[in-house]
Amino acid sequence: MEGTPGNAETAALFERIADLLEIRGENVFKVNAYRRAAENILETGCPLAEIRAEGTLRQVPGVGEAIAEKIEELLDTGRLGFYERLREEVPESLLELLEVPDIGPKRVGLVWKNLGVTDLAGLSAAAADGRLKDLPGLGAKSEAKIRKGLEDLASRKIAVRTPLGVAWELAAAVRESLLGAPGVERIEAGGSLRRMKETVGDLDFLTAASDAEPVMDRLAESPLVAEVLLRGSTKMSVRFRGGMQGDLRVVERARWGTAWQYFTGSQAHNVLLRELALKNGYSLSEYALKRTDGTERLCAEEEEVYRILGMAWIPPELREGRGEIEAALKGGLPRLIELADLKGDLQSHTEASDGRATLEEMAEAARKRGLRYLLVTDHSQGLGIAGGLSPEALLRQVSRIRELGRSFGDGFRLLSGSEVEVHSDGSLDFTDDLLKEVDLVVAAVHSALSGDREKVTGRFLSAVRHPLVHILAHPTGRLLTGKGRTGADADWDRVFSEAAATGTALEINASPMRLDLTDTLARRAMELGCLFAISTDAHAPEQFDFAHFGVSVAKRAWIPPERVVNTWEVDRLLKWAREKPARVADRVR
Ligand code: DGT
Ligand code: CA
Ligand code: CA
Ligand code: ZN
Repeated sequence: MEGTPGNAETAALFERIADLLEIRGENVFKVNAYRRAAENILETGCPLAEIRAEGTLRQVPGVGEAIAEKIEELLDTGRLGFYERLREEVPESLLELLEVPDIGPKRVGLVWKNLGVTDLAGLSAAAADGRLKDLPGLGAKSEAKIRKGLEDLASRKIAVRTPLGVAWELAAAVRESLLGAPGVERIEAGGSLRRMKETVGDLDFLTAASDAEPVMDRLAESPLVAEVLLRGSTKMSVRFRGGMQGDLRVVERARWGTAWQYFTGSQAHNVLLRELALKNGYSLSEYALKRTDGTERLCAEEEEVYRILGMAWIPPELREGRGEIEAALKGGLPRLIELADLKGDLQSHTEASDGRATLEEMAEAARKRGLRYLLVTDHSQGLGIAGGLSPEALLRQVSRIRELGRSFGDGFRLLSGSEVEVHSDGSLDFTDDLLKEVDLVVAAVHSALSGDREKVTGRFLSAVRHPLVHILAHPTGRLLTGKGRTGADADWDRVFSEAAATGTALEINASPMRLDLTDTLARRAMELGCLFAISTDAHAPEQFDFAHFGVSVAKRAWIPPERVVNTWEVDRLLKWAREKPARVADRVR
């Protein structure tokens, strides 16, 4: 299976194909078929190889015969002939143009066919010469906007970055394929991926090996790699098939510690650490800690680097130059949450709304993963597109949950819940009487997130203050995939303060499409005293595996386990939920 693309990578490839087809001028149905397939492949938690083995590939929504055949080719050969032919016809460098604001595939096609532009440099030249304004559908105003967009892009105000979930899958596949190369002792990713940043610029691999050539050969020949950009004696840069770039460094095992520390970054963290080293009479580099007399102190492990500089090892998620070095020097690093601290999951969906599996399958999957409880939160009626439950359907589900729950015994509790819509006036989609029937209520704003700031803030405040709402789902509503969606603009300090005062938990949605709250907002909420719920929002059994992404966001926000309500035992959790009305009453008084 070496080199076989995962779901995220396949989805990214189909997005790329859709863009190339649209640039070529292909009809909208064909283009959208690829986009829809990409979206559904991403939503499917189950690896495509497994779906295919079960013989149900053609049952995945959006996957018709033509696309199924392409997936099979990818799975069998790691390549796709259709894509390779398409790339010969439509220069791939045109995809760079899509990063420019105000430019979509249609306009890219226009400048390519009419002006022969094939890359950013060509577009810049055409914009500078005033050749864009005469094209059909453009004009002086559009040209000026595009010129401004190009400037922003050049000054890197807009960076081309890949969502962590996509980069993660690619990195795992690359690591796997390099591990077996002769002489490789160790291989790990560093950079922003290791720090679990929500988006990743490029991948950074570090290898300890007796000989650099075999591992570099292996990477050069990998079906995951589209092009070798640069190759030296211990360094290499490549472009992967999905468009991401990656660096590989080969070092001696004895220097692994300083090298891995250096390539993990962040740059801000490294600068501060180097200053500290200087104060201690060392110059710190990727190769060693060097004393002023020129002698080297080699560090085979990262722990030694930090220990010599007088502190404990700092978890990569904290290495952003946001006070972690001072904290470590004082012995005051926070006790961070770990995946094993999570005792339950507080957002999940079944086929009753938009999930892919039955209640039984979801419960069994959660139990098998060692969770002690699962909250089932199908959507409420107002979210029509997600097959929201009617009040009657919710009541039926509650009694099914009670019945099924009994079969699990004491080790696992199945809890009833709802992901209830918050209407634009701040009211909830279900009556209080109905919501009293479930164990916990998760409130979600799914629509009109981009509205007026005051109004949006008011909506969140109403949800948080509601006596029966326990958790605010994916608060900002941002999406990281495809063209993405920026999160709601609200007065978050006010929302967080109210959440803290009413003991309402803020969700850290672990789905790699969301990672919402973001790390920085979660840290602010942490400072304001909030509680959190780290939830996978699983729509299929495999998606319970997303939990670690949410844990990483919490780590990056310096959140300790006791602040996360799903680290609590179920009895404490339910007591906290039952006391919400009293907390709200106290707040109002
Ligand atoms: P990215 O790729 O933009 O998501 O972010 P990083 O953090 O992975 O950055 P990258 O790939 O440019 O470099 C990997 C690490 O190497 C970076 O986090 C720190 C280290 N590094 C690279 N260039 C410099 C530099 O000029 N100064 C210092 N102090 N460290 C650097
Ligand atoms: Ca990087
Ligand atoms: Ca890099
Ligand atoms: Zn939702």
